[in-house]
Amino acid sequence: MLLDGKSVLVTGASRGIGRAIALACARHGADVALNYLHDRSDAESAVAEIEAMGRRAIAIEGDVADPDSATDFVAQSVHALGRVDVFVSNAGICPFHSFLDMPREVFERTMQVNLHGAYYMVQAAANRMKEQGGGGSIIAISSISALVGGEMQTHYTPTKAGVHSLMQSCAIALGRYGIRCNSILPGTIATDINKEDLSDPKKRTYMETRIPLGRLGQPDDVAGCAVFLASDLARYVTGAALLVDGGLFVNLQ
Ligand code: NAD
Ligand code: RM4
Repeated sequence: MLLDGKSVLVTGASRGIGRAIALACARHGADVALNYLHDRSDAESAVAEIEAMGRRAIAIEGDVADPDSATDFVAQSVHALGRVDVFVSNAGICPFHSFLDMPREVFERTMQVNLHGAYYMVQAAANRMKEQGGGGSIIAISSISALVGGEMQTHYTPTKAGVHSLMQSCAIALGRYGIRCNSILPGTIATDINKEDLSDPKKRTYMETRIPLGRLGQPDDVAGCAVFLASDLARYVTGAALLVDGGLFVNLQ
């Protein structure tokens, strides 16, 4: 029970990595507020799973690309759960597309959701943490893509480098309030975001053979690391980046 009685907010928590983080935090004793976009029934099923563990949960709809959704998510979460102890900026998109003909709206939407969305959400959560006192933990879900490129991800990889950098700067800006800021860099985790890209068996097998641990990641592989960074076990960790990739990044030759 690493997060007993803590109040955890997670963006993009209806599916994939965000959902796994929300459930793992609840398993460790936290109450959870889940931001989601459109997929109400997925969000509600996550709430039901958390309530079945005896914890409180609330699902709040909002598009992270809209700056007002950030203040709204934090305000509604505080109204329901009382505090913000941990904030996980997870919501993200990756519409795979080639560079030379990248549609302007795909580029701009990816920036708005992944980078601007993370910025406004983290800012709203940090203001609340400062106001209530007692510190806090902020975690951004960056990516191995903050460190390496992707031919079909020229719009996406800069956003992931951006949120990693955001955590480094926020660690400095918020250290005086006892608020820790770290990023998690997942490798290739099997979720809806890459389902189509990995539906090509050749690509999937290639990715699996590139990973020293021999398999794609699962959302739960990332969730445990988020619980660690959220918890007091990581009380002296801030401005750090935790690569969770089965060894993919170091596997050059
Ligand atoms: P996913 O598609 O399963 O989940 C994404 C979640 O974000 C969904 O719940 C979706 O509804 C939500 N979302 C999307 N746009 C939103 C918006 N505008 N407002 C609010 N919510 C929104 O994908 P995932 O793999 O779980 O991705 C979660 C995060 O992990 C993303 O930031 C992604 O970049 C990052 N990531 C994923 C991988 C991977 O291999 N799956 C690797 C590295 C990083
Ligand atoms: C990640 C990484 C993965 C990819 C997802 C969509 O950051 O690049 O390999 O599948 O994004």
